[in-house]
Amino acid sequence: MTDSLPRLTPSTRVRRTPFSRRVEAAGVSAYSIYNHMLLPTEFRSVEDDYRHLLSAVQLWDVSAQRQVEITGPDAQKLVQMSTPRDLSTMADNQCYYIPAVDENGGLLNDPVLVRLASDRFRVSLADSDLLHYYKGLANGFALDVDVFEADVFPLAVQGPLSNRLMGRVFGDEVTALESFRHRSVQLFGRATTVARSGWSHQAGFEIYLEGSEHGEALWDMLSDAGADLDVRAGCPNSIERIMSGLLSYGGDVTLDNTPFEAGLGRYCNLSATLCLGHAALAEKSRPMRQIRAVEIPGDPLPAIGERWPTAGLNHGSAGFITSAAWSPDVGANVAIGMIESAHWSPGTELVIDTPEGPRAAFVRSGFWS
Ligand code: THG
Repeated sequence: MTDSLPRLTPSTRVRRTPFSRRVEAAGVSAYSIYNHMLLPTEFRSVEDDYRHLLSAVQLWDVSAQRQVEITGPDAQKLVQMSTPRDLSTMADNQCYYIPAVDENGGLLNDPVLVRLASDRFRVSLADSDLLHYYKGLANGFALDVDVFEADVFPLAVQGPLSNRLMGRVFGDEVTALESFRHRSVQLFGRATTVARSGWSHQAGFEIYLEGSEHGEALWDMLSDAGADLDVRAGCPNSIERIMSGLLSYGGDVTLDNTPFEAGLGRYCNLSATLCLGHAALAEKSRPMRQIRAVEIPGDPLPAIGERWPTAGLNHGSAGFITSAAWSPDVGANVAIGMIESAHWSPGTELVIDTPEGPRAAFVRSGFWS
């Protein structure tokens, strides 16, 4: 069914990355488009890639996590206008996962914020054009900042053997990093940020490559150093990220959702007026629908291409499924849904309207890992 899908037309609007040639040499079999750029989604098979990610180490071309740099005296003020997460105690070696919201408290993006200095931040974007929003705020409020897309491309090193590989290449200072901390290393003569982070719950790092011209050299350096560790090209894996409960902006959550509906209430500080969406968020802090882990027993379902309507046993709408994948470890389809409050308690039975007909499912108390 899906193997006869049309090709994607090449275009200069769809940007390649500094690693694309290596990714293609490694046999990438599917791409997604993310921030107008190629994002690999599959190499051997999603299931084969998943098993390897859980047992070895992979290089992920996540250049599509585009880097918006904000510098200048008002840099922190500008970022704070966009997020309810309190940035006042953020240190120069920290990364923060931040909900970015508009004046209605709607989610604009869910980036990773990297603080390089008190007047220098990078916003590592999920899939939406937040650069334009920051430029608009900077101009509209006459802020003293520069806002631009940096010539910086993240490469993630993920999997249980990532520590050994990164230790060989960058030394103990890097492997000693705690989660969501970063430090600077010298790479190709440039100060380069390396963080302990990444879009999986496996151990891992992200290298923020400075200068697209060094992409293949960095890729080769890591491939050579990890040859005996079975290092392979990989990519964000739908099975792993659903089981870990990592949200995909534009799919699981959109501008139509608040951070509370997204399950990101822990990142919303409502005790101070921090962002433009403050008043709206204060009114919307008790959502009527929210992201839930949903398990769909039975045979593997096809890849999800549009939301699957979801009902309660009384046939009333219970929301919709936004992501799903077959997990060989669970022996069922694992899924993420936006589920209405009447149906969201653990164990609640649901009926999902899948492309293969109705399927029984249930709400779990949490994600799998
Ligand atoms: N790394 C970087 N940039 C990114 C992503 C990334 N930009 C796009 C996308 N991923 C943003 N979305 C997420 C979603 C979840 C997490 C990170 C980025 C994440 N969440 C942890 C969790 O839910 O377990 C907790 C984060 C925390 O401790 O605050 O890691 O992956 N550079």
